[in-house]
Parts: sequence; C-alpha cells; structure tokens
Amino acid sequence: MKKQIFHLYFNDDFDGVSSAALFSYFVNKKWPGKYKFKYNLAVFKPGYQKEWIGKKLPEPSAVFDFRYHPDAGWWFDHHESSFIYESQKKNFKNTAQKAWDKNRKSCCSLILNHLSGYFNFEFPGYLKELAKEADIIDSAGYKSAKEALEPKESAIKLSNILPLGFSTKDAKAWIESLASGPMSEVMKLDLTKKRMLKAERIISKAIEEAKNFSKVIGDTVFLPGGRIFSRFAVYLVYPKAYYAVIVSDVGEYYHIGAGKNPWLEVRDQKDISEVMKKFGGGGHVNVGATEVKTKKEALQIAEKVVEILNSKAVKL
Ligand SMILES: [Mn+2]
Repeated sequence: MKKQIFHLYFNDDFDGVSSAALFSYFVNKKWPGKYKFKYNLAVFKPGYQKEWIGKKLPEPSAVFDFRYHPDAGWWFDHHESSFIYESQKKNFKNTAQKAWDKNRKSCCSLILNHLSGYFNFEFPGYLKELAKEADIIDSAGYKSAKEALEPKESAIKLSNILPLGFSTKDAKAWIESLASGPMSEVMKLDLTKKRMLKAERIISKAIEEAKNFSKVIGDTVFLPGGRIFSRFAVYLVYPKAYYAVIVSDVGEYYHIGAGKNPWLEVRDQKDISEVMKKFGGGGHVNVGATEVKTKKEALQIAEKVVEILNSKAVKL
C-alpha cells in the first residue's frame, strides 16, 4: 500500500523539532505503516502572520509550537500569543487532536501529556526524557548562563546548534533519530558533530561581544548588535541585570528579543509577551520578540522596550 503523506509544521527550534519527533512516534505506533512525513519549518519572521493565515494546509496536517491554523487537523501550542485573531481564541476548545496551554513550559511536554491522556498512549522513556529536556530548554530553566552556553548535556548541545539555521532535510534526520532512540544517538550523527563545532565558535564570539558591546540602562542590559546566543551571554557579563533587550541582524531582517534574567528571583514583573505585542510580536511572560525589516526601526523599538521594562509601573 502506498503511504499517505502526513504534513508536519513546527517551529524551527528545539521544542518544535522535539514535538515533531514525539508526534511522529505516536502516529507510527497508532497507524503502523500508513503514513510518511513531510517536514515543514514554521518560522517567526516579518509578515509571517499574513503568510500563515493565507496558507492552505494540506490534509492531513499537524502544527506544533506555532500559531493556530484552522486547517490543521492536529494542533498543539503553548505560546501566550498563539491566536492571530481574538475570535479564534474565544472559540477554541481543547479536543483530542488540539491543545493549547500557555502554562506549559514546552509544546513537546504538552503533546506528551495530552496524547498520553486522550489516547491512553504510553510513550517510551527516552521520549519522556526528551519532553523534560524541552521543558528546561524552552523555559530557559538552565542552572546558569554557563550551563546554557557551555553545556555538558546533549539536549542543550543540540538546542544550541538549531539557531544556526537548518533545512527540512536536516530536520528530517534529527526528528527521525530523536523519535527512534535516546539523544545520545543524535549526537553521533555527522550532521550534529559538524554543526557543534560551528556553534561553539559562535558562542565564544557572542560572549566576547557581550563583554565588549553591551551596556546597562536602569534594570536592563541592552545589546544593539547581538546574535542568537547573546541572550544568555549578556547575563554572564551582567548577572544582576533584571531584563535584557537585544537587537540582532538575522540576515533578511532584524530581531528584537527581550527577556527576564532567568537566574534572578521573580519580583513585580512585566509580561514581556504583552510588551512585544505592542510592536507586532509576542512570546511568553518571561521572553518575547518581534521582527522588523530595518536596523533603524529595530533600534527605535528596542529603545522603547528598554524604557517600558525600566518603568516603575507593573501594569502596562
Ligand atoms: Mn515552544
């Protein structure tokens, strides 16, 4: 029998990739031999909302760790800002095949929990482990900035490779490996080893740059020329800063990331997702982002975000 194509759409990070691994394991066990998967990266970039809503998703399809799409037969997400339209949020109810829980640390653990419950399905130990790792990585639950940047653990190592960018072909290799066995197997892939060296080089550069170019404004450390690993590197340099705002040139566009220092106690905290929504972005309570086309625009927004984060008012 010819296999049917199951279209998977997932955020291009550790949580998205792990979610796809978990879900493909579930599908293969539930309907053995029926499907093969087509992997699609769902990326937060300028104008993605319009593109996403205008997109027709084929049948059957599943979306993980990304904005709600009415076409998706299966959808799981934990972003605060999952719904592009308020009406979608109002009408949404969890079902066997769809779940939204903004209190979940990762989409991967949301899927594990949801499918186990609804389908009385038992995932193997290595996938339960993967979901635990996704919880740590997606909520920046690292013990220290050092653990995030110079990890000993395989999962964190892999998560540090993904921001360098990857193709759907790479994703396929990682997802299939993650779905079929423990993380240690993924680390043995040539693809992983090669990228690891590159990631380590870029991380040490990010640490150097954070030392040289970040500055503290009020409670917030600001880095105008950051890169993907800067969000932890700034806290190596300024461990007492409560927030960080970082502008990065991602090639086609500029990324403005804001976050709360994960290693400081919670106090009267602002909802960063709400702050970034004001500038067309979104995220979670502790971390958020938005994307724009020009550097000028990015720096203007960053300046305003710093100002909001530093203001005394808790309510926005
Ligand atoms: Mn996530």
